[in-house]
Amino acid sequence: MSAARRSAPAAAPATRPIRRVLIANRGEIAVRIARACRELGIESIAVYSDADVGAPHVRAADHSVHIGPAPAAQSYLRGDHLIEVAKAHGADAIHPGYGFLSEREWFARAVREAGLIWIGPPAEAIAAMGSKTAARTLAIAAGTPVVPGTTEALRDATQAAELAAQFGYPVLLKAAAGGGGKGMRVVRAPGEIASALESAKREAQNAFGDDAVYIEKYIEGPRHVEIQVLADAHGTCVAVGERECSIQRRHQKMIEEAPSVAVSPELRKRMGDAAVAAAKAAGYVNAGTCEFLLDAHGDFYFLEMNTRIQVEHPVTELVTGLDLVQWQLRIAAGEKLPFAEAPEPRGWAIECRITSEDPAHGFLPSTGRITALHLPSGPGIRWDGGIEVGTTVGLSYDPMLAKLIVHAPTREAAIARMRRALQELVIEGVETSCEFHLRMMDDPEYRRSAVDIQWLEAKLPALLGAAPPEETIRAAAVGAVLLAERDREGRVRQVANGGARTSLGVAGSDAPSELRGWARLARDESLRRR
Ligand code: MV4
Repeated sequence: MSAARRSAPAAAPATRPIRRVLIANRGEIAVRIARACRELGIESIAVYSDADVGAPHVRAADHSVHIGPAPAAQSYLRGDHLIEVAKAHGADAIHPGYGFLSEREWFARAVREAGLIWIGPPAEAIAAMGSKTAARTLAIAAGTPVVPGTTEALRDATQAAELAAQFGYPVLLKAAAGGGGKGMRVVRAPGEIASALESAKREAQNAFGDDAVYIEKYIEGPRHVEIQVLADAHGTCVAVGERECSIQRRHQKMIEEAPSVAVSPELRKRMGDAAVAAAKAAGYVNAGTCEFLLDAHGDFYFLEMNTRIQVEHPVTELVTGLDLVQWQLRIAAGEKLPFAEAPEPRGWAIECRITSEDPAHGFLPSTGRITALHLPSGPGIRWDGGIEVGTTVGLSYDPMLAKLIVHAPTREAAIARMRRALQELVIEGVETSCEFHLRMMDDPEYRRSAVDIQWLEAKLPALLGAAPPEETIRAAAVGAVLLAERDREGRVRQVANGGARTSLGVAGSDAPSELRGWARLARDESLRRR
């Protein structure tokens, strides 16, 4: 009716300022994004489910909107609803974080079609890299090395056996729609291939609704090294260095580092060029990561590209001085990258993922209410967290509570610093991976970085079976002292009894006498202060 009303501009909103961002995520990454927005003078809107009322990410943002019940399918995964919320509350952009909707092509497209800025790569690049066979085809065209194998789905077991004979055993069957190891089967002999193909197809169908499976030569005992890429909308694409991610369990990374001991400046350049070539072939814009396997001979192979900001991005930030989340926002607003090459990494950064999983019981998820929290601080420490005292940890979402990240001049100093930081850290109320990380920092093989992607799972029984080192027991008690000094009211008894408890059951009445001595000291000290 009114001539003054105009429909939204049809052109892609590629170069316009961002004033208000809806953060379509929760936990530590939502806090991280809110911080980046704040520093850039951009307003942020948090969204939260019933399980996240009053959560840290809600208070980290300028505004907040309730979006539904706890299950993600009824809250953080309701893309159409999130777009409605963004429009209704005056957001001009959406940041998806990682997980949830971050790599859903349809959501990236829907955000764009709603006239909002998508803080991530084009929907087309997400789609191209989402299919592992399409990603291989792109990488091959770009001259990026890939593992010997096919780019087309296997027709049947006969064809699989022919190809396996050609590449040589062992081979790996992989789901074309895959990722995260689902639908993967190692085949070591011709007699196993028919049944492996059948079960890989069945698993792929169940997990992805697509039973296409292809074949690769199986690389034994490689490292997982990934390259962080930043690409702007003006044709500049830069590799900003590698992350070493071999310390993983069941496809969940536990510890990440930058740089990697296995990457020389010369290899860094070659892997960086290979990553940039693959990204450019996909028409990539924004922050992304190319995953590679690096074998013992120093040969590397492109696996896949992650089209999102990753959990482990802080280690790259610490050794490059770049703020990757700020760059995501600036690139999405149309800014040009002011550099064509990244500097060599400065110092060493390590990240430990602090999860609510009990290492003493097979990393079983642990739930409860955070009753006490003492965060490490001092030189070279960074805490990216999404918890506080009072936070209820349930089973609706990922068990990662926070990331503890350190930076130091050398790898040795970074390990010493992480050890010190883990000793200061106290989390009460749920079991956490903290004790596991402490043991890792003392492990001789980890300290030499004599690891590959299979190392941790083989190592775990020995790592968790042995009694905790004396130093760890003392550390737990020191944590209790620090906590007692911080919290003088009401929590004294709890600190004395529980502050030194660790996930491996060091605690309580069967605690070594030295530990109980420290805990008593902590209690007496805080009583004296009252
Ligand atoms: C491989 C491989 C060995 N050879 N491909 C795991 C999930 C998916 N991203 C690809 N993965 C692998 N592909 C060939 N040809 C070993 C793995 C692999 C792995 C890769 C990276 C990090 C952890 C891993 C754990 C197990 C297997």
